[in-house]
Amino acid sequence: MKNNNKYLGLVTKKFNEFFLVDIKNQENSNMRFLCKVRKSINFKDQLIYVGDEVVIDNIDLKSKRAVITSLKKRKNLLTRPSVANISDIYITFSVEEPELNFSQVNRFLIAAESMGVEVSLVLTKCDLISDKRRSFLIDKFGKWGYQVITLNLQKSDYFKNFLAELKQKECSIFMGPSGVGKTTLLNMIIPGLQNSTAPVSNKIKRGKNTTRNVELFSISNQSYIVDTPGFNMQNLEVDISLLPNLYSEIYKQVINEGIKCKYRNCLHLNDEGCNLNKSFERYSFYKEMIESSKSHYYQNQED
Ligand SMILES: Nc1nc2c(ncn2[C@@H]2O[C@H](COP(=O)(O)OP(=O)(O)OP(=O)(O)O)[C@@H](O)[C@H]2O)c(=O)[nH]1
Ligand SMILES: [Mg+2]
Ligand SMILES: [Zn+2]
Repeated sequence: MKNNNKYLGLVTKKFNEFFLVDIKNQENSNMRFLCKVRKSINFKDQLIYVGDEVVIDNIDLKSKRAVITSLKKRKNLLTRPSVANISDIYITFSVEEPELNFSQVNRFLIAAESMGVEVSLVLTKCDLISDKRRSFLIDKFGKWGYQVITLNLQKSDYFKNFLAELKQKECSIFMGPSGVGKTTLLNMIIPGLQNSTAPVSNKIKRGKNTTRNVELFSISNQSYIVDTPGFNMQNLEVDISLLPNLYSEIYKQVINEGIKCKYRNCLHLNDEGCNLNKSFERYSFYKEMIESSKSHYYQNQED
């Protein structure tokens, strides 16, 4: 029962040379096909990633197989993990277990900002801290330029607002270290999903890298969400000259207040004629980031 019509589909999972591709049927529910790329097709060495839109052909409704015949132009590509066409990044950290590391939060936020999409910060496991500590964190990240979403498994009202927000977005992704509760959240968002989660290790309070693959899930007709494997971010590979634009405390001074430094490409370190007000909390992280990217940059030049 082959059908030679072409359909536009969305890659939801990838393993070896296989792809799971969803297409919408007339009732607007998803039909899922196991696909390979047509042999004669060469995508000019472009790989296909989760989140990509592809055209599928040779559809076999019985065996749920089809072949991918072309790849649509993508809006963006996140590199770690590789996911295409993201609209919103939710940087996800737990307030405890594993313990909140502000420098890691900052690295994740800045890496996400460099993608040029909407970035939000989610704090999980707020049942493990006092209201006072929670307010402190909301205030702190507010100064960083983020209105944080604080969640905990016990309070479903916080969660309901968050879910309503996700349903307004096209394709959101949860990113953060292992064990912070990304998959737990996804299981709450999609009742019946029951993807594997695991308690953080008792001794070192670290996650166990439970999720191994990037996978995209449909949460409503127009909305998708991506669960990713947790990791810690070491080197940040962002062009130094872009860094000032990724910190709201800096670009607000430049854009809203119109501050001007002597040199147009001022990195706001000890540069002569720098007029940036540096009395904001993340300045030390910013400085560190510029300095480590500089040494990274020169190291690569020497190689
Ligand atoms: N106390 C508390 N524990 C939570 C909460 N959310 C998640 N957890 C627990 O945190 C542990 C880790 O959750 P996972 O969902 O597996 O974490 P993950 O971020 O998906 O981890 P990786 O897949 O390894 O990246 C599980 O034991 C969850 O039950 C919460 O709000 N409060
Ligand atoms: Mg997980
Ligand atoms: Zn400056």
